[in-house]
Amino acid sequence: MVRHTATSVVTIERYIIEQERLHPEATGELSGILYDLALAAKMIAMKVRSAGLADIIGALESENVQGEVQQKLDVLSNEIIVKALDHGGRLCAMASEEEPDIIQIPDKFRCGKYCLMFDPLDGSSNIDVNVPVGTIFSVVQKVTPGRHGELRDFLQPGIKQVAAGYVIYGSSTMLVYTTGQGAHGFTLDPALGEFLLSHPDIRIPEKARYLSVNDSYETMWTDEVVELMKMYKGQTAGRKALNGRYVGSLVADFHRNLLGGGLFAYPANQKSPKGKLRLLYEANPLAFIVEQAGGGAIDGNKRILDVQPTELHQRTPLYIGSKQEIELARQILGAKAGVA
Ligand code: FDP
Repeated sequence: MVRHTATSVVTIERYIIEQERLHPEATGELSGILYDLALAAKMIAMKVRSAGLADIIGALESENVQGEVQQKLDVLSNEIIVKALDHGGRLCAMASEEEPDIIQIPDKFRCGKYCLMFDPLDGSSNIDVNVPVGTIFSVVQKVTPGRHGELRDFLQPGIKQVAAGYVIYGSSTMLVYTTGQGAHGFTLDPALGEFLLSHPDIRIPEKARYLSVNDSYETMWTDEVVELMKMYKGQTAGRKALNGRYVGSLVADFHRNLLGGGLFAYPANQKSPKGKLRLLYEANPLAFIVEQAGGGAIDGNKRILDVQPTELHQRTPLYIGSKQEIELARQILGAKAGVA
């Protein structure tokens, strides 16, 4: 594995090239998508950093397809990603959490064999209060014939992902990605303007330290979910309490748990009977990463990566993180899937 030395650094570009060399059959198209995403991430990081100064925070009048108030930075981030990726000739279509339908590649550009799904700015209700937000992405190969991407190309189970990752815009900007050979993290060096390898081959601790869940929904959970949370909180005999940490920004909660060991849960509840988080834009990519790091992700009884999507904006309950805590969730929730 390439490493930094006193006189040379490992940029994300160099790392991706090194990884690509392990696959003589690779065409470089996937690497191109990752470079373009890294560029988009730098542009979004810049906007997020200057948000307070530039007075671009605030809700637009429009609401996004999930019925949430859309922040201006969501719109900007969405546009940045679309424009960074629509002309490279590597994608046949995109789908964004912010747009109701598939985004087609304009006719003036070539189409490629990959589909990109993304949540341009996750945790956007936190932007106004200076709490970390993130971008999440997932790449699958086109399965339909023809030039343009179709709905069926996007409705593939997470196990079919060829790449996935996220960017966290926090005290520093970090990009974590996987192409199925481990999960690797890069930190943006603002002076160089480059993502530098900082966390090669991330391994999530098998045992959790943290529990991230929004307890205010407790009265809307099923009995099984309530019982499971009591166990995590050490309220049943023989179990030590996990430490509670909930930012309410999925990428931030996930990232802390990935590095420090933890369990993030967003169970179904009476208000969100299918859960709140999106299978294609949030659960699948993070599940791919956590599994590559040695952890797990389930919807209550099923492995997230095995769920067959039926809709672009499908929601799912999510339990994701350290292996031991996921096993416990699987045992306690069993066949009931934690659905209220
Ligand atoms: P947000 O609504 O701010 O965009 O997916 C959306 C998300 O944030 C996640 O980032 C976060 O984990 C979750 O929703 C928070 O939801 P609750 O406020 O219901 O806890």
